[in-house]
This record gives sequence, structure tokens and C-alpha cells, in this order.
Amino acid sequence: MDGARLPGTSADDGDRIVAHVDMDCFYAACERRREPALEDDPVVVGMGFEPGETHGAVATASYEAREYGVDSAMAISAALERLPRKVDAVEDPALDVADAGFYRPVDMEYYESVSDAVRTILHDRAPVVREVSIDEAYLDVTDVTEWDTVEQWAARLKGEIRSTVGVPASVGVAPTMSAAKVASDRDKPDGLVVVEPGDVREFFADLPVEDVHGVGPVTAEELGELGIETAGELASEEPDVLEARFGERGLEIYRYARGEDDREVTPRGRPKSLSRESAFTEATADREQLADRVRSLAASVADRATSKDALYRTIGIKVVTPPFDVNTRARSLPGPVDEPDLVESVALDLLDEFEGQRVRKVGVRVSNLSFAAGRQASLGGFDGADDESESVETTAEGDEGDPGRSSDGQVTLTGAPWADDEGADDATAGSLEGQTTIDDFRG
Ligand code: DCP
Ligand code: MG
Repeated sequence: MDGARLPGTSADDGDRIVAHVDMDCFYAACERRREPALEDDPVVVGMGFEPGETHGAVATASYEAREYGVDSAMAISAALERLPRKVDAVEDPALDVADAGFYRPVDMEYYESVSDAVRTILHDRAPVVREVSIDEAYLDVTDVTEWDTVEQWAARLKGEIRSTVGVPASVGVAPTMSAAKVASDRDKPDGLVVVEPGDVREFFADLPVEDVHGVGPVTAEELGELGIETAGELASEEPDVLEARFGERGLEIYRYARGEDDREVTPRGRPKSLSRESAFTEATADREQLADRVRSLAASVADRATSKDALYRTIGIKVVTPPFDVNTRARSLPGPVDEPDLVESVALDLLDEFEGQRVRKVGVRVSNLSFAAGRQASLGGFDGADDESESVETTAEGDEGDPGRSSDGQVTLTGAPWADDEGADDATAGSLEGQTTIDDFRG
């Protein structure tokens, strides 16, 4: 370890330098990239605000639009109440054009391409990169910078992303992943926050417990019942009390709240999809039997996604009809979700097309995965990651490639076999040859 340490810090030679990069209002920034006239105006990206559409949600809003109260996951109708569209404001004398915004539909393919360009820079700049989602990554930069130069290093990285790709990023740097993550969020947009070793606990002290890695809304509420509202309070609670209430996990969140986080930034073969399939002893056209099987497959796949902290944007089914015709259908959603009910309803919906046909085997798959930051990080923290390789696809080959996009933003894929059909590194691989994963559905 050759990193120079600032005098007066409690850093020791084991300290890592971790950077967390999170793009600012990413989808909106992408829209601005190709439509520079939008630069200083409120921009909302979402689904379902096209004429005639009545429901849908905001994927993201530019910071100008956030000032009107528009934010991710808000219903489009609510967003339009707060911030009318420019085009409407121009025509309606009751509306002020100055207080109106531009609305754009989600274009994932384009955002993925921008994300790829950012990733290229991250990989150029850091030896170890862990991508978390389309707009977020952790970098271990211990070997490429030092604490007294890391701020300049991060500023250069941001500058390069801005000048080369044309989108703004916020960067947090700290000795741990959790502190780096919180730091990148501290000064958004265009933020740059460095938390030096020795300052981590103080940095966390006033944050709400929800900001502590591993503390979700439910745990936060339970902590609230114990009178613990901030990370500082959690950090100074008796560990015994936490252990009694939450078990081993109580000790873990206690350590995280104290800024102790020894997770390492490791590159991860990101799973492309999660799937389950199951064969019938005899091909059947019985709607209820098929639907039942699809329901349990959907529940199982959704469970696995939840346990892996995966969000999915595409839900698909596979229907094998005699003799061995593999049909796949999929539907893409406007944004990544973790919604077991949706997996079931979309899968059943897609199954309708095969009404009346005899079916040998059915499968359900979620794909276009992303890993929500706080939750994703728990893979390294609380999860036994050892089952990962046998239950996820890690190959890029055989993925659905370039789906056609229809005008309503829903992507319907047809015909392409699933990656696991081709022997990808998945628990269901090889099941086409008659082995099934039916064991997964007993009970
Ligand atoms: N996203 C979405 N639906 C959500 C949240 C996010 O579709 N409920 C998409 C749109 C975002 C992108 O994911 O642009 C990245 O998510 P972030 O949480 O990083 O949000 P932004 O990058 O938009 O804003 P910020 O500047 O707060 O990071
Ligand atoms: Mg972001």
C-alpha cells in the first residue's frame, strides 16, 4: 500500500479508497444530451403521458422539474398537475409557459448506450469497477490515487465523463462502500464529496437510519420504536440490545452505522436474467393447469429476484409445444421493478396467446436486471453469494439482444430462445432435454 495518509487521520495501511459514481437525473440527462435545447428547462422522463394515455409514472425528473415537486415514481397525472407540458402551456392562456416542462418517453436503448460510454471511462480510470445499475458504480481506486489527491482525481473523472459523454455525474469518495455511496448523494447534482478515513463515523452520525446500509423501511420503523432515528444513535446503542431484537443482522447494521464496512469492491458478472421452468409429464392444453404452473414459476422467479436484490424490467415466458418448439414472449416495463404480482399477471397475460395449444413445458423469466444500490450492496453484506452461479445467467450470449420497441414503449419479444436453453450457467440450463426444475415447485 503506497497511499500517503493525511496527518491526523486514523487511517491505517488497510484502508481502501472507494469511489461511488451516480449519474445525475440520468434519463433526463440523456435526453438533454441528444436535445441540448432542453438544457436549462424542467425535463420529465416517464411512461404513459402520451396523448390518450391516462396512467403511467415518472422515471426521473431533471433538478429543475424536481423544484416543482416532480420526482421518480410519481404518477404522470400528479406530475402534470405540478408541472404542465410546455406544449399545453403555449396553447392555454391560463398556464404560464415559464412554469411548464418538457416530457419525454423512456428510451432504454439510448440510455444503455450512454451508460456504456460512461462505463468505458470508469474502466479506463479504475482497475476495479462494480457496476450496480444503469447509472451507478463503485470503483476501487486505492492503487491509482491517494487521499491528498483524490479530490482532483474525482474532479477529473467527472470532467471526463462530462466532456466525453456529455452527462453530469456525482462522485463520493470514502474508505468504505457505504460511506462512498452516501457521499455521492450528498451534494447532487454535480456533486463531489470526499470523506476521509477517520471522518466516517462523524459523517454518518446525523444521517437517518435509512441511510445505513442494510436498514430498509421496516427495520427503520422498528429502530424508531426503540427510539433510534439516526445512524449516530444506532452507532451508540448497546450491541446486545440490537442483537436481541434483530439477531446477527442487528450487529451488522450496528457496525455499518459506526462506519465499519469491510466489503470489498469486486467486479461482478452481472446476471442477465433469472428463470425457472417446468415440464409436464404429458403435454397439456388445460388452461387452469398451465396457469397454475405459471403462477408458481412466477412466484419462484420473483422470490429469487427479491433475494438477489434484483430489479427487472422485462418479464417473459417460454412455452414449449410438441414436439420441441420453443416459443418465447416477453414484455418490457418502463422502469425496473421488484413486483411479484406483476411477474404473475404479465406471465399469465402472455400465456393467453397459447390458449388451446398443447404445452410440454412452461417457463417464466425476468431479465434486464439492475441492482438497486442500497439493496444490491447487501449481496456482499448479508447474503451467502455462493448460490449465485448456479441460479443466474451470467453470459451475455443468447440474451434477447435488440428488442423491437413499439410506440407505447412496451417491447414485445418473440421467438428468441432463452439463454438457458443454450446452456448458460443457470440452474435451469439443460432442462430442455427433459430434466425439469419441477422440484422447485413442490409444496
Ligand atoms: N429510475 C426509474 N424509476 C425509479 C427510479 C429510477 O425508472 N423509480 C430510472 C431513471 C433514473 C435512473 O433509473 O434516471 C437512475 O436512478 P437514480 O435513482 O440514480 O435517479 P437519477 O439518476 O434520475 O437521479 P439522481 O440525480 O438523484 O441520481
Ligand atoms: Mg442517478
